[in-house]
Amino acid sequence: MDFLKKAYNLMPVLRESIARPVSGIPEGRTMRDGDSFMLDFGTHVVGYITLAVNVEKPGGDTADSPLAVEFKFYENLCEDRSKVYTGGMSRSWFQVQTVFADNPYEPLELPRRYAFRYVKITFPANTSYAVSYKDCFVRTVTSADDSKPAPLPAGTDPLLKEIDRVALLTLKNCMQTVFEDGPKRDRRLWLGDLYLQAKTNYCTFKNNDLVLRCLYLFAGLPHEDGCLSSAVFQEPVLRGQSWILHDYALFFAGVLADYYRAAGRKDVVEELWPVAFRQTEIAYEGFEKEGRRAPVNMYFIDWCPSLDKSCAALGILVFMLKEALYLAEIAGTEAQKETLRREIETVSETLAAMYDPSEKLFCTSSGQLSVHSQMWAVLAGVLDPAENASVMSETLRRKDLVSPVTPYAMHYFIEALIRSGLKDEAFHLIKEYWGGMLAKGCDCFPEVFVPGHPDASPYGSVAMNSYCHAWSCTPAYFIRTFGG
Ligand code: RAM
Repeated sequence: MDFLKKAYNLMPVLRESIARPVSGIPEGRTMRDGDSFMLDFGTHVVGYITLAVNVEKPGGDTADSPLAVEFKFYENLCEDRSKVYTGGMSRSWFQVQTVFADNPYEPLELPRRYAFRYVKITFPANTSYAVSYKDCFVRTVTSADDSKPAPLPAGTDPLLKEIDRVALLTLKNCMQTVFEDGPKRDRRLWLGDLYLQAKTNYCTFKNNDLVLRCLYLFAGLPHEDGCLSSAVFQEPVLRGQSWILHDYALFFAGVLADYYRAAGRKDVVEELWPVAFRQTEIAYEGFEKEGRRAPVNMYFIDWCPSLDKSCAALGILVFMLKEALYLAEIAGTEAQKETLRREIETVSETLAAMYDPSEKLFCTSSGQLSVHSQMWAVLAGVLDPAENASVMSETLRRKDLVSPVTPYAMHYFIEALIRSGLKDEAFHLIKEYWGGMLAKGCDCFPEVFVPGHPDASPYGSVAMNSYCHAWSCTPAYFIRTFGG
């Protein structure tokens, strides 16, 4: 059976529930001709909205024209800035819809799925009749089972508890027929995002089949040379994205290794091992072709415009070659293991040579010092444990390093701290960074967060940013795996 067929057979059933607004209901108000109101659902929801109104026609006549209703959805109220958006990403991602109801007496369910906390509803037309609020609700959808996450142990730090709660909601609202990056935009399965979502899933919602479905989707939609796409579109047709990222393709080995650790399915490793191994071949070829350097334009790492990725990219390459070797021990040939060992040694040597003893840090080829270089070099494990701990302590001490702008990159910073024995510092940082998002009133964790820079956006406007982005859900993984 081919991979896409297997993915299709693992299509999850979506669980539904009903959510109603908690405030903003315009009790008793009659509205038309530009009148509007804003409902607040109290938290982030993903699903299909229904609105019902009473028709108020003087003299008891029935409505004599369609009812126009304009809906504007907001995950975050800053999305109102969409009016002046000039960035390159399509404006059609903004969540607005105007509907013309021929029968205003019927409840109106919008066919599109929306992700939001607030909805502004306007009646723009000069109808001869007015309307008043009758009901509004959202049929929410997710493939996550709320009963699965275990309660945190009594005595867990209250801030960590709150961070965990919001992390779970973030992941849940992104768990649909695949692990979506964000339910507002791009609603797409990305390999780099999947790696972190799957890790968190195993210790929360435990939907192992959804991870497996996503692995099959990637495996079933490779480029001609076997390289995996960085993302998969389900709509308008199922296809792989053309953009190739070596780090994302390499993470296939990471996702598969974690899947094996969680689900213990040797048959899946045997089946998907050739796909994982091919990604290491392609990434290693890229390294050789570039004169034993990383082809940095082929690596994502973070949405950090000034970042020199030369060191971090090598760190990811070593880290994933090691994950591939772990898989090779289960399903690979002797020759493949040998190749991987040799590659790990070669790339590790190149990376270790980037350590600058005078700075006590890794330094890129252009002389840049970044958190990204340190965390990935440490995760690659090219120094001994004491040196790794010293690199991470120095990283924490220095305030002049280029720093992560996404919770995605921040995840690896935390992981590198924990792996080098600095668990208290890691949890302090979780509380500071993710706690900082809570202090800003986040209902879910966003795609981008830079303390002190509320306007940070890779897209030219915060209106385009996603405010429920699953790559930011990993505190739940840290809290549940390493305690508080
Ligand atoms: C953003 C997406 C996704 C990420 C890519 C590289 O556009 O939201 O989460 O993986 O960047």
